Amino acid sequence: MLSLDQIQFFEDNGYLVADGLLDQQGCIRPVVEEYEALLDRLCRDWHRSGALCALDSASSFQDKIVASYEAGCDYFQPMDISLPTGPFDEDTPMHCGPAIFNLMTSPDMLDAVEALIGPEITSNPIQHVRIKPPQKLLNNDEIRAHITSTDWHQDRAVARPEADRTQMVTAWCAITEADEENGCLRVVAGSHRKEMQVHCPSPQVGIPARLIDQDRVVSLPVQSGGVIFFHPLTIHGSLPNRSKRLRWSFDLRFNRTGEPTGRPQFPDFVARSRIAPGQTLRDPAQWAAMWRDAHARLAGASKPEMYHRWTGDHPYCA
Ligand SMILES: O=C(O)CCC(=O)C(=O)O
Ligand SMILES: [Fe+2]
Repeated sequence: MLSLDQIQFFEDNGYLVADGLLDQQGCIRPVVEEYEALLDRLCRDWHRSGALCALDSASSFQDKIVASYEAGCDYFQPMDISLPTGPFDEDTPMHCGPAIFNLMTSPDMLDAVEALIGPEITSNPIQHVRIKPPQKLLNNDEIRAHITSTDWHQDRAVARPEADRTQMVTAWCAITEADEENGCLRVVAGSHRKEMQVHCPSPQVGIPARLIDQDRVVSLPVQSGGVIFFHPLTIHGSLPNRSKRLRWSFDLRFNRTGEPTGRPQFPDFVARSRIAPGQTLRDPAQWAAMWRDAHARLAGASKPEMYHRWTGDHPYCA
């Protein structure tokens, strides 16, 4: 549970670091094991198809991630906890395993979210894994914010406008530790009090540097199991991974039940409710089935709807 001081800090600054919120044994360990098994399966398939050389049985998770990346095998999409926002086909994979459902619905997580947005909590489908290898191993043209550093942005800017008034919170969960060397999150303290800033659509959806108040930038190092909560208008981004270690996080989002999620094509679910506890989803298999339905419905759509509103016309984007 968050203390009143923590809640006040969130309201004043637009973010909060909750150290040690997630239990190592009950929450983090199962996620790591689920992902180790997933990566082993992926590597076996890539090896069988000739895309990847055989890996030593002593290879670590990080070794396998790096070897896959260097061989041009995309580890990101099969490990992500969402479908892409762009076009995709029948074979496009994603991950919705029980350890992830357990993380999203853990009582420690939901108690904290309840303290910030109230007890009627929907799990929002804008959610991603970020497994970031050392920057020097990445291709020079790597621009994906799930793999390299993330440009300054507000999360409200990457949802559809219908969610502009939705009470939402991002929960950024550290699986490995994150620090300034391996690319921790940074926020502009107090920026949640400003309105939506101009974003430019490429190379990442991001706020032009001239609009960032550098004096208010705060780095947020956190240990494994820590969670950083922030407001949808809080300006944030992340540093490049200049270390030799992997930097691994999940970003989850929660909103008040009944309000638009900003990605209506993807499944949300009631994670906690006081007024209708019977509507709470408790079965990870049902959650996975909802994503499978969305996949079947959306695969092959030639023109998915834009997930953001930024055209690049603003002079700051020139
Ligand atoms: O971890 C990162 O690099 C960025 C995370 C982010 O933008 C988010 O959680 O909304
Ligand atoms: Fe973000």
